[in-house]
Amino acid sequence: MTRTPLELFDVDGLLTPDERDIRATVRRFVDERLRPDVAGWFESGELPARDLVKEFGALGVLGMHLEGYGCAGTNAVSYGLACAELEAGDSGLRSMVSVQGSLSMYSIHRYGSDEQRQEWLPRLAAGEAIGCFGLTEADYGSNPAGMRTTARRDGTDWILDGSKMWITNGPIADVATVWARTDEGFRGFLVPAGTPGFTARAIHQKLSLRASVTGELVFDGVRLPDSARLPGATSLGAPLSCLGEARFGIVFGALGAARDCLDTALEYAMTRVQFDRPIAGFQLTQAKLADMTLELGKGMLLAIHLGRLKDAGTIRPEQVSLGKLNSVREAIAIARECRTILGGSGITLEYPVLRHANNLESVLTYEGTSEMHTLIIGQALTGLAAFAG
Ligand code: TGC
Ligand code: FAD
Repeated sequence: MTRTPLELFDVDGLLTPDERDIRATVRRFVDERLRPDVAGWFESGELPARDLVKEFGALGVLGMHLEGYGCAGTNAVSYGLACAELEAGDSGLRSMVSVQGSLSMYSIHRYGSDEQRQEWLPRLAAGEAIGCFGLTEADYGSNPAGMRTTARRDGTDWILDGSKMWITNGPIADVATVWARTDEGFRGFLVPAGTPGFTARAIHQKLSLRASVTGELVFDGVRLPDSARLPGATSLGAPLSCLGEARFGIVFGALGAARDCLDTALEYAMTRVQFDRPIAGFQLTQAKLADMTLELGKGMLLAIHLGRLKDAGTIRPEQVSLGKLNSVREAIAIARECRTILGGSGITLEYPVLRHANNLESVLTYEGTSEMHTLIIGQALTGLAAFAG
C-alpha cells in the first residue's frame, strides 16, 4: 500500500474538520477551474485577472482571515492551507490572493479609517475591486527605509511624488496602498486608479511568475486629500507588519507548489519505464523521493505550528522568517529535484515542475529575500543587526 508524502506525516490529524473542509474546497477549485488553463496563462503571460479575482471573491479566499466587511474571518491555519492549495496551482495565482488579502486589504483593515474600510473592504473581499501594495522602489528593495517616494502637505491635501517597482497587480488595481516618506515619518496612502498624476505600466519579459501581473507605479504630483491617508499607519512598522501577513501565507503557499511537484514526480516515476522497470524502483530515485518527502513534511509541520502561534496571537516576526526562509528554500530545491526525475519531459509546460521552479525564484526574492530572512533570524539569535555595514 502506498502513501502520499503528507499522509506519511499524518498532517490531517493536526487539522480540524473545518480546516480540512476549507482545504478541500480550495483544492477542488484549483483542480477544476485553474489547473486546466494555468500552463497556457504562464506560456502567454496573460491571464483573465479581473474574472479570476471575482471568482476568488466568490470562493471566499480574499481577505479570508480578516473579520467583518464581507470577509470570512477564518483562522490563520485555514488561510495558510488555502494559500498552499492556490500555490499548488501556481505561485502567481496565490500571489494575486496574497496581495489582495494580506497586503491591500490588511493594510486598510488594520490602519484605515472607518470610511476607508467601508469604501474598499467589501468590494475587495468580493473581488469587485483589485488592490495592490506599493512599498518597493527600483533602488530600494530589501531596504525600504531608504525609499524616495515622498508625500508633502499642501494645505489640507498631500502631494505624492515618486515611483514604486515590481508591484503585483499594480497595472490592474483599482486602489493602491502606497508608502511614502513625509516630514512626519513614513505614511501610507490609498490612491485610486485614475487619480490625476498616477500611472501604472506592466513589466514584461518575465521568466518567472508569468501568470501574474507585475508593474511599476509612477506618482507625479498626485494630489490627495488627508482622508486618503491611512490614519493608523505612523511608522515603517506599519508596512512591515503587512509583510508579516503575506509572508505567513507564503510559509504554507510555497509548500503547496512543492507538494504539486512531488506528486507529479511520484506519479511519473511509477509509470516511466527504463531498463525494463519503473524508475520509481531504482534506489537513487527512491532516495530523492524520500528526502523530498522529509523536507515537505517537516516544512508543513513547521507551517502548522506557526499557524497555531498566529491563531494564539503570539507569533513574532522572526518566527515568520523561519517559516518563509525554510518553505521557499526547500520548495525550490524540491521543484528542481523533481525536474530531474521527469528527465526531458520535466522541461515542458506539460508538467508543472519547471513552471513551479521558475515561479519560486520570485517567491525566494519577494516578501524579503532569503538573505534578509537569514539576517532577521541572525538578529533574533545575537541581538546584532547585520543588515548594514
Ligand atoms: P527596523 O528598524 O527593523 O523596523 C522598523 C520598525 O518596524 C518594526 N518591524 C516589524 N513590525 C511588524 N512586523 C515585522 N515583520 C517587522 N519588522 C520590523 C520594528 O519593530 C520597528 O518598529 P519601531 O516601533 O521600533 O519603529 O527596520 P529596518 O529598516 O532596519 O528593516 C529591517 C528589514 C531588513 C528587516 C526590513 O527592511 C525588511 O523586512 N526588508 C525586506 C523588504 C521586503 O520584504 N519587501 C517586500 C515588499 S512587498 C512584496 O514583496 C510583495 S510580493 C507579492 C506577494 O506577496 O505575492
Ligand atoms: P535587492 O534588495 O537589490 O537585493 C539584491 C540581492 O542583494 C539579494 O540577493 C539580496 O538578498 C541581497 N542583499 C541586499 N541587501 C543585503 C544585505 N544587507 N546583506 C546581504 N545581502 C543583501 N514589492 C512590493 O512592494 N509590492 C509587490 O506587490 C511586489 N511584488 C513583487 C512581485 C515580483 C514578481 C517580484 C520579483 C518582486 C515583487 N516585489 C514587490 C518586490 C520585492 O519585494 C523585491 O524584489 C525584494 O524585496 C528584493 O528587492 P530587490 O529586487 O530590489 O533586490
